[in-house]
Amino acid sequence: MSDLTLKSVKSLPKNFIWGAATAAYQVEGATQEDGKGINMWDEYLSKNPLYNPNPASDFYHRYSEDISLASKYGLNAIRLSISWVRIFPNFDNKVNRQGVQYYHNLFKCCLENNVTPYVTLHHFDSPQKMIETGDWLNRENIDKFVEYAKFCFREFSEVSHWFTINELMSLASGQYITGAFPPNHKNNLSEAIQAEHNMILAHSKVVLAFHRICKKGRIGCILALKPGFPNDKNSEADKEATKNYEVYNNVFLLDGILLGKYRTNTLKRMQNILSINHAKIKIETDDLEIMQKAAPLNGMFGMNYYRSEFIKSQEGQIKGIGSFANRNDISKTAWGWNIYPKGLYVMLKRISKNYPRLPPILITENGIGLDEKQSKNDGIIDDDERITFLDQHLYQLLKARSEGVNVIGYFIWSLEDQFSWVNGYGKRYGLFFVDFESQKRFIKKSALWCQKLSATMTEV
Ligand code: BGP
Repeated sequence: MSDLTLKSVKSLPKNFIWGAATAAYQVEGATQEDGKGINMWDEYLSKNPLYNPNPASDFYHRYSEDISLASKYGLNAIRLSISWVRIFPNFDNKVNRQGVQYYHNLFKCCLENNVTPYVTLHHFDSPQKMIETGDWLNRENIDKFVEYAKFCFREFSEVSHWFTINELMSLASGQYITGAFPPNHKNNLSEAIQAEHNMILAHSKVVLAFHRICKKGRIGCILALKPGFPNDKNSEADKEATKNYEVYNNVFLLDGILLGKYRTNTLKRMQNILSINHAKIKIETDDLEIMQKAAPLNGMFGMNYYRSEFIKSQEGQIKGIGSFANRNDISKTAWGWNIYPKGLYVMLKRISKNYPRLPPILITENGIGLDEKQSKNDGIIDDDERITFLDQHLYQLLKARSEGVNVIGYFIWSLEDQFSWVNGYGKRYGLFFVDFESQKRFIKKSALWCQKLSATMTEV
């Protein structure tokens, strides 16, 4: 294994939340065990066998090994999600105790290992019956989500950190714009934006319920923020397209979650984008009242960051927001994602300036997908490319922090290799390599890097 000297980041702040993230459906496997119901991916993948979600990383049976690894390699937190259909298999109010017990066991294991669980209620995995009834577009499903959340708050009193919904934009876009996620509608901007607004409302209702039920703990939402930069800084058209892209991708959601309203300029730009695409959104007055009440009660804010985009005015799939330029001067992952650590800094500074009442920020996902093979030598997989990626992003995070941005933690995507929603098993993100045949775990060098940095928190 090549040398493991720390690069730009030499130490972590004291009490820093230093974790890794997972999502239930991507790691658990066991899709038909212990009374679990069917979610949108079970149904979709059974008809379109792009890859087998079973046994995934077999986390359902091997979580205790994985949590011990997290602890051993210096992590003090983990992001997990609950699979809704393990708790309510039929999308009604009948509880599946086996599913509930599984999560109690999992959370207990985390706590015994001093790895604090940060739990997401919805990570891209709506119950199949929810999809069949319109998913987030059906307001009755918002109330079902609130009931499911209330049950979790009452039942899992050992959990103190909750996230409502993961990446509203990626979900809505996958479902209604690109069509890569079930129900696979394409180019339906009305559905995408309406689903986003409805998820903001669902988040807000759950935040209010959380504060009625829980006396301690924090709750927040997770957004994937992907900053846009004008491709040509001197082009007015690129600059204008970038402003619209920002509203479409980031600001509309940030306003809804953090301010509990859409600012006039945000709404004006969004209405304009909708109208040139012949799309519509319906926002009820009552929705805004609920959002207003909930916004100040967010106890934390989760930001996922993978990449930035350079916007050229030339029209893309959605009119008015330009399209993504392919820049030769920006390096990319093997899947074509721009590697741009500075974007993390810019976005952190921007949100802390524009949203003065912003609660503490956690980077809830950041990482790089690599095509990795098992090591033939000492068993440790040399993933220097990942260490460089993480180091450079962490450097930008700490720079923003040193300038006053209240960012209190960082979760690497991901704890272990798992499948990627649309890329299957070939795109690996883990600190631990999973041999999907034998389900054996192997250490990657990045796990050792985590351990080494973690030790700097306790040094005097
Ligand atoms: C985020 C999701 C994760 C994860 C990650 C990597 O959007 O929250 O669940 O999948 O992206 O994306 P991909 O798997 O497409 O490379």
